[in-house]
Amino acid sequence: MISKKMSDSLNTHMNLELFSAHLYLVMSSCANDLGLKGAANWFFVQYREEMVHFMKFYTYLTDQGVVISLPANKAIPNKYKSLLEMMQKTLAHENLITSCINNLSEQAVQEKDHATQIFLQWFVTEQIEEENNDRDLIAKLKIVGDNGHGILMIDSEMAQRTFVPLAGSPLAV
Ligand code: OFO
Repeated sequence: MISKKMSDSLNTHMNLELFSAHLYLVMSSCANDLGLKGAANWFFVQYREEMVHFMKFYTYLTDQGVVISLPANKAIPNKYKSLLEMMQKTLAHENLITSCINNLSEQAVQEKDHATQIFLQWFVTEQIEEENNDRDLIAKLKIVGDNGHGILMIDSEMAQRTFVPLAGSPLAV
């Protein structure tokens, strides 16, 4: 059993996860346009991970007997000057997601909704990893600055990222 207030909050966040997926898919395209195929790969993997996050919320809500709603998505930004700007926007977005997850967790605690607390724990941990990855890349990009060789080395590193489907994941796109 889940309260209407809790399911509305989770539905709102589910849509934010879908927005995250689309944000990173567009960033993948923008990185490709900058000639950075490795970064394009990194953002495409991020897009796939966000679709898994979206589906986790979808599955949880439908398993709880909730009919989801998908309001029209906001426009997705598609103008970036550099990979550093993209990564800084990525970290800012993930900071927002973290605070939303924390708010959802707080609501679940207040409602004594133990099932939702357990469901959200995976996301609490995931956000630490996501923010950490973004900070690492931002630090490296700041070190190399405008040095093209340095940026291409980071791009090569970003090309190595692979999508790892979660065990029992509802989605393996
Ligand atoms: Fe990037 O963690 Fe979901 O949104």
